Amino acid sequence: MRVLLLAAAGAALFGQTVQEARAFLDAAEADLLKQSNYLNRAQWLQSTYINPDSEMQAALANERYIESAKGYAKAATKFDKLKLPPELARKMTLLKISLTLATPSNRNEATELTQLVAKMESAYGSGKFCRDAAADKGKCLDLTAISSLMATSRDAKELADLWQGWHRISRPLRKDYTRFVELGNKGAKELGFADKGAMWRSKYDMTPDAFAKEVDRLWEQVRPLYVKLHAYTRMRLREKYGASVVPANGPIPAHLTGNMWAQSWDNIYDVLEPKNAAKNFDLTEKLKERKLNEIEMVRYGERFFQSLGFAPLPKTFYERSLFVKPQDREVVCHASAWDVDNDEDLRIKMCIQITGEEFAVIHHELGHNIYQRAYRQLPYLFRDSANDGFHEAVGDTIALSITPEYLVKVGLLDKPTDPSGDIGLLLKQALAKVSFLPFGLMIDQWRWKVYSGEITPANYNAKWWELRRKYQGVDAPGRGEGDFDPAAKYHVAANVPYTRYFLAHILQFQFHRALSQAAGCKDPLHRCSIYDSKEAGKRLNDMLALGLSKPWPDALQAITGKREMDATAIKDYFAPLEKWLDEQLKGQPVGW
Ligand code: X8Z
Ligand code: ZN
Repeated sequence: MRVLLLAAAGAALFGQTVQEARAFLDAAEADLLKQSNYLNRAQWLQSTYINPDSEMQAALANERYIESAKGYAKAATKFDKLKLPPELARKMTLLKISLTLATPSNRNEATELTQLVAKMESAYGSGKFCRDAAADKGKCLDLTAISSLMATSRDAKELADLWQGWHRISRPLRKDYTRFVELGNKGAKELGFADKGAMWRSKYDMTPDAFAKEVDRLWEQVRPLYVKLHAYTRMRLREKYGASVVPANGPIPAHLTGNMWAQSWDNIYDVLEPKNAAKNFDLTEKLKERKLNEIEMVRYGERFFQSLGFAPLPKTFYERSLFVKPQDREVVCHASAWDVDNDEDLRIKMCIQITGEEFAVIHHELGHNIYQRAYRQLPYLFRDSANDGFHEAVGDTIALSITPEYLVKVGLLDKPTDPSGDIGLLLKQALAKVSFLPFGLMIDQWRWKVYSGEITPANYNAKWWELRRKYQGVDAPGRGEGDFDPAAKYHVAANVPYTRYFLAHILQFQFHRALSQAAGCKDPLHRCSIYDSKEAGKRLNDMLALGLSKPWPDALQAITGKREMDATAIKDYFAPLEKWLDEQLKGQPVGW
């Protein structure tokens, strides 16, 4: 009693009580929810109708939202000395770290910053490469068209041309980006963070420094596997394109990987497939053979989630989503998932291509929607994933269950593949997932250093390529400071943190292993599909329904029984492939 009285007296000293804290949070949540609903609509319009008007509306809504959120973050510090019940204390913390962009308090600077972000995203979304008119019938190529050529062309000269052509769109963004960094840092510092990178790293229930170390630790766990995959890929690319194009022991030329950013290499599986092994099926071919359209592809994804026990998507999902690139206007084609009213208005926005790669992306996006729906009844501040890596991992986890057996079950494949083709399957999967790891890491290694001032505008591009070489072992010769290659990647131009995808690529294998166990799968992990398993679905939902209400280790425990992010699951999954790679690499150079 005495202690309580003293605590109450202490609180009164600062003029704040638990009741006041609760009232403050209730009001903040109600206001932010309302503003978020408005911001989402403005941003949806900006992304699906790129023009100066929608850009301005989105920038303005963003400015208002950020100003309010920043106001609440600052006001929350008034309660710092007060001992609060855990739920309220967590909400106070979340208020302080929720933003990925903080505007400076100076009104003109705030406007300038939000307009810069909107402008860079639009510029990226409407970027074009106008190459030799004869080849393209006078039409300029957008990123969707360029990406599809990068995935399928095996002509080194054409690939280099496409690569360079796309990387021209970001040159004019260098000046904007420089200013955007300056103003974004100013806003972050006003909130008490060392810089904007530290603000981003503060979202993981540990200190920013501890998080940076955690990421390094995970990378060290998987790096040996990546280096082997890299060496094998380089060896086979050298056979294909010749010694004058691919070095024996240096970095891989980025334009030969089948992907604009060399972030996943599964598009060149045909070049790298194991010699003398059973031929693997090609999902793109199967989808085309069956003449599936975009919506039918989405339906497969939806049915997968339903098979786990999740409810069908709302009718409005099909009415309001964007599945097909419109011909009459510019849109941001980069795939995304939306929860427009923070409740049931779920949508995806994606210029779907009929390919196996996009089939997986559809599952990725639907994973976001299913997560959003699972936490929609929590208080506003808890309506998010346990950490941002979790959000990115859910749909990918489901996509890991797209096994040959699953495809046979749903009629997309005629007969199961022979187990002798497993190395091919694993290689293809590694080219999608393992190759991604250093890319998932390096983007924010670059941005964290940009925000801390360690990388300056004078060496933006040189340092970008230093990190590309260091982590990925890929290169593009002849780049200079006249180029600004970072902003030729969506998430840099659009201010989306990227370490989330690195985490997701570790987490999804942890989730897959745990859910496969829940589903009773005794096969090697790459053969397990959780399709139709209500047990797996329940386990998954237990985690999703927690939203952001608890620190992420609690959520991880709910699904895996363990509290640590850990790369042993991805290593287990690829263990047979790693052994095979070791054999292929006997006497070959490894590393760069
Ligand atoms: O941006 C995405 C998703 C939307 S959240 C399509 N991804 C990253 C990328 O494309 O760079 C998924 C994997 C990595
Ligand atoms: Zn995503």
